Amino acid sequence: MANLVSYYKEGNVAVIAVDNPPVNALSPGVPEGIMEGLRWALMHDDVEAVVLAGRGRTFIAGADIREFEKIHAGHHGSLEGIHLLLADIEDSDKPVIAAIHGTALGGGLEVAMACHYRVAVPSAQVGQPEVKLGIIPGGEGTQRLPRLAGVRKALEMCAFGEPIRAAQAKAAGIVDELIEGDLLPGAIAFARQVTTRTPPLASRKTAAPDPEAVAAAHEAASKRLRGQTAPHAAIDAVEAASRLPFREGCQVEARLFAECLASDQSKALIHAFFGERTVSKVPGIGKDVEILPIRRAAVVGAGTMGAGIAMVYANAGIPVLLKEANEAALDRGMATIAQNYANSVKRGRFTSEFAEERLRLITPHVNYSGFEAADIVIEAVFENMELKKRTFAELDKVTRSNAILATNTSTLNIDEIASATSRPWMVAGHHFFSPANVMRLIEIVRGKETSAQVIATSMDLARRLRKVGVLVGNCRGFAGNRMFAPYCRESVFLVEEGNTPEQVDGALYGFGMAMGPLAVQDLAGLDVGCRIRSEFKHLEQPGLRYPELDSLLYGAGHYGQKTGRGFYIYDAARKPSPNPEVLTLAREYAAKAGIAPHPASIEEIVERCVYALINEGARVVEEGIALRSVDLDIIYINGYGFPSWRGGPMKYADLTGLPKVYAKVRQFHDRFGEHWKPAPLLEHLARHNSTFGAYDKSKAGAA
Ligand code: 3H9
Repeated sequence: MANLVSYYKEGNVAVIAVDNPPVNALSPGVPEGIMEGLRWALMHDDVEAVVLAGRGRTFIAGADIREFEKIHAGHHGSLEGIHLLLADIEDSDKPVIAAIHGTALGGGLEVAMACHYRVAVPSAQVGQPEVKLGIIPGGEGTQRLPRLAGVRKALEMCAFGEPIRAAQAKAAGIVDELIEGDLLPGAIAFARQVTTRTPPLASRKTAAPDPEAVAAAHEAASKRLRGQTAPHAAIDAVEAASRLPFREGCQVEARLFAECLASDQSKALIHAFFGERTVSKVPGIGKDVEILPIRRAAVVGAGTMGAGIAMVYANAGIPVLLKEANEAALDRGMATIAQNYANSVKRGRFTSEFAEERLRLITPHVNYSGFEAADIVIEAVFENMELKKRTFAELDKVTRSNAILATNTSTLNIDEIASATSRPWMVAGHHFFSPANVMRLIEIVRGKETSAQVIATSMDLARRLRKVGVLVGNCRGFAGNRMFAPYCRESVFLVEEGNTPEQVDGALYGFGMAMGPLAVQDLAGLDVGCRIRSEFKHLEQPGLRYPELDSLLYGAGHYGQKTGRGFYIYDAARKPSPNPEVLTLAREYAAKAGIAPHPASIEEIVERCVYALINEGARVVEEGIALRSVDLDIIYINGYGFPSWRGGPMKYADLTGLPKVYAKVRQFHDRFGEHWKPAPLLEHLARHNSTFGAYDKSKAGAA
């Protein structure tokens, strides 16, 4: 305990310092340590005030989320200490001052709000991010925050989870004083000024009801956090603060907190929280592997992807060359970039100065001049093997031998592309997702010769680019698109069987996907999908059913959004409406191919599409294309619009129960044929009533 919290005297002020790296979470022992320090301070007559601070990079970043994991696993997780601590702080007859730097999040802010005063450095942030974990503030935060900052501000912070800066917190009444300069001396000086004042406890204040803000918050949460229950529970708890005495409000909060913590949504979101951090860890590549400096980048190809990737680098402050084959294509690319920045300024995401500065970091070129200075080149030319190989052979000549050569291919063989260079160990896939400047995912593809240094640098670079980098192996479609193919296949089959695109997409949107699979195919371009399919036509197995309707639409000149017609018809604003031609084409094709009409229920649509993802995912994990099943969850949440509150496809399978998923896959196998052959790993885990999560752990343990 002593090493988690220390305490000492600075004249008439006691300082209690939490030292639980890396983020000073309120792990078991921390609340108890603070309470011990407080008792010690109260016993000493010469102590007139107490400062509570965090050592290292932050104040207190919240409860220890691992304790929630323990509770989810049916074990004892310790949260009681936090409640006892809140009561002890409030009961203290010597003022307690929270000294905040870094982040005071969740339970961290709740402890600070139980204190009599809060001071913070201007760079500090405070927030109640619990909804991002599928829970609500459970340390009386929904009751103290509205009493300090008003119902409207508390709703904003508790229902949406975004932290606010110290200056905003001061303006809102959460922080009493900003400390310029060193925090601890400033906090001690502040403490000396308040030793004789009556402590204005947050719990003794009242919060004025604001029914309009409550209704607006529910409405906004239904839109912005569609499908999630915790934001609404947080709103109910904050609302209770304006209606009930403090202790009764705390009881409402405790009930809602317990309900949320018991939900699958919190299991899923906590899995995603740790998953996002797990994917950055690559077994066999330790901290000793040197990370190459990336100071300048170059992108080849100024189409949608290339232009977006150039923006990603510029946004991270890395100067980038953008090359196209001719002036016209280059101008189009630069115009897209300028337009994207203008839109971001209009939406208030960037200031115009920031956008101009970023734009200046992108230098357009129609040749390779300047490429010799690039530390990394990302190729984003057309998805064609010959063209890619030609480009890499050129890059091999015009770049330094220690420059990383990355390809943005979404399906092609990295090793074959690398074979066009004299240094295949410097080649990797950097598969961005469209729109590259928005989507958080980069699949980092490891070729058979890719060096450890290139992998370590790529993973580090993803973080610098504010992306989530996930390492995957080299196979057709890598991890994400390989799984996406059977998912899309089922969606097209369902339409060929007479279900409308609106029914299919509606079912998956209702499940929580950001977009239905047919709308996604329209967005990506039916031409793109069909061209990729023709590249791999030779691998198709005779006698197996393959989707045809998308090819028929493509053949009729309907490429999706770009031609205004695909599975849907699009108006000038890209608003979709039903395309009657789709069902006619589907009926004609089904009659010719002998496909019986089969109206599917919403449940069947979801199961066919999502279980197809899971079955393929199981193969991807078993083959080692993904390091762990959780990597696929992070890929799907960040690159494919899979609802985070379902945890990603593999966690969703675990939460549904693998025996149930496996039984359904077997049924589909019997009904629809070999596409549905159960993956051996799924079968194995289901027969042992196990989970993908347990499989990940067993692999990590064995490593
Ligand atoms: C809560 O407080 C509920 C209360 O209302 C209930 C009271 C009864 N616990 O993100 P990083 C780990 S809910 C355990 O890479 P950064 C993280 O896994 C909590 N572990 O650093 C990682 O481990 P590893 C509300 C935690 O500088 C390491 O710390 N609070 C926790 O990029 C470094 O993390 C939150 O939701 C935690 N609370 O970002 C805050 N936090 O090295 C969640 C972090 O093994 N945390 N870890 O992979 C964050 O948002 C970011 O971690 C933070 C630092 C901004 C603090």
